[in-house]
Amino acid sequence: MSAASAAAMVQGSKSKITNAAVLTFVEEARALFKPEDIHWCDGSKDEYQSLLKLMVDCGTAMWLNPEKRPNSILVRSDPADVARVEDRTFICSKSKDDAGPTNNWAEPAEMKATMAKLFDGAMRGRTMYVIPYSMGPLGSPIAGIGVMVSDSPYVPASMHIMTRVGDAVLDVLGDSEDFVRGMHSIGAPLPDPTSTDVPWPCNPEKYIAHFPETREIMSFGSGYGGNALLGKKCHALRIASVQARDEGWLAEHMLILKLTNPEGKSKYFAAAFPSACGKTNLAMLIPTIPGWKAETIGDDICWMKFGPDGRLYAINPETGFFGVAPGTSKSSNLNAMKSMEENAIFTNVALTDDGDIWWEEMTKNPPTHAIDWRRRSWKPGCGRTAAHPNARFTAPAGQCPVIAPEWEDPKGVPISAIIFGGRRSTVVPLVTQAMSWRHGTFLGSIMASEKTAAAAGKIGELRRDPMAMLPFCGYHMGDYFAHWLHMGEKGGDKMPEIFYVNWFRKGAKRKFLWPGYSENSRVLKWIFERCDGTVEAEETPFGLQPAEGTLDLEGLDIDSSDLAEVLSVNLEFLKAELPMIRQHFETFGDKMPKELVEELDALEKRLG
Ligand code: OXD
Ligand code: MN
Repeated sequence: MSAASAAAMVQGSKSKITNAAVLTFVEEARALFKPEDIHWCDGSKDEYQSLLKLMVDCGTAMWLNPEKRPNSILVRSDPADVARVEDRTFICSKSKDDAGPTNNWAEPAEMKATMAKLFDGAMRGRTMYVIPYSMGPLGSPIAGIGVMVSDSPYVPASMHIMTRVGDAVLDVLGDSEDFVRGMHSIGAPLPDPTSTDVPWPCNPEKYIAHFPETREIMSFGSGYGGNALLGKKCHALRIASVQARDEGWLAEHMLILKLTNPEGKSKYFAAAFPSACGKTNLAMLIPTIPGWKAETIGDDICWMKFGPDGRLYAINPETGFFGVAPGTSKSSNLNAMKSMEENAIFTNVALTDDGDIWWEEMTKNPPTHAIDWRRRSWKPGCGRTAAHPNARFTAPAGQCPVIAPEWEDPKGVPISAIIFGGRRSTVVPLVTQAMSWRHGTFLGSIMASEKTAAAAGKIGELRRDPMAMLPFCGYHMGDYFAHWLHMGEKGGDKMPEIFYVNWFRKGAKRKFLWPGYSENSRVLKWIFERCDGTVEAEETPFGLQPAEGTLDLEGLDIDSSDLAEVLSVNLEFLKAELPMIRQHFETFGDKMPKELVEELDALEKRLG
């Protein structure tokens, strides 16, 4: 179809849209999905409000008590649609080898044929929302644009919080064809628009398919989080990681934090942790050391490109937080709690009798009664959790009290340090500095995390999650490691320093050795000062560690033997882990860069 006739089919009131590629894409989607009508998202506040109202009118959402939680809604999903579905997530590169051993692969033409069948008529009786969005500040040289369609109002409403949406994005796109195309359907057509609907329509069959070569995403069956808000994990990590490889930059699963010392000097750090290791908490931490200030740039995703001075500059491609609610409280993350005081969307949390929200550990004492996320009456001690463990808050980043003023600077912020971490009850010390970019890449490549329930010291229960990208790297991880090494060669001595941290080390009594949370600012201070070269480090077989007296412990009540233990590498356990690391590397076959195998050999040698 010509662009002119595509325009006639899909434009409706949007007669000013002239981008032929966008119009052709939307017409293709219309012809396939056969929606009742089309809504082009303009990104306005009025639009956001009408989406919330629509969800309330349809029974998908309810207003929370406006005196407790102004302009906020509670959404309860289908119990079968509560999280990202990694086993239904596919990387459909032309060659299976490009997807690598850590991704599900499907041949692109076959997957497109499967999706075409599922998509055919999937939006009957529903509205198709067209959502132009920008990952990153509008017009930033680091940002990227996407256009997605969806038949769930929860998607454009959430995208309003999580990304920049609407007309302004199309203005920046102009006539360019350079945008990621996303098609999303919950897969629950209605006989006609007036048919009765369920509160959270979805489909038991789910597919989250990525086509990295053609920069396309097709998602079917789920309306939840990363399965449906295609800008987040699908675009900003899986597709963007491939773009980043092709174009020489980095798209990473990292928070971005600004740290300022008492003299007013600031540095920016990016940090990668697997899911459920407290990334959002670290991104918003309140330092305990006098005079030091931490501010947030982002809590989940970081895109970094070389700036004119040869340094890596980072943006947060998002504009909101989609955080795990359970465990978040005024004591674990006061700034997150403040970010969601109004204008927030809550999903699968509990409803209190006074019309507010609650989840496990949100308050010291639970409410005496609530409605759980499955709409059942709930009382403490009833044997069920009130919120789903993956319940979420969606809140505008601009509402975070410690958002850095430059968080939307189109040129990004220069990164001084990259921090890797995981949940390790044994072996890994509190903080280690890599000896070089190559050694740091090695440390990132062997990153691992334990489930909280895992018995201390049971190394068999570790999940290797290199750079916290295991579920999010859109190509072969061996090639991804090689890309990291190339970036290091390109950036030379302007590259950030790399550190490896572990807040979760446990002692003999299975008790955490380090208090964590705000006290982690002590480690951040050491990292800051290492970047400046103002404190000494000691060489160990694992890397560089704080020399005696360089970690600021003033005012911290910590047992000296706990401190000694948390700061030390357990060499014997580390040695015992080497065969597992070698096995991990072997899974990447001949794509495993020899430089990282050499790093492993060198570590083995140092361990003697
Ligand atoms: C997330 C995740 O939702 O990493 O951010 O799982
Ligand atoms: Mn994440």
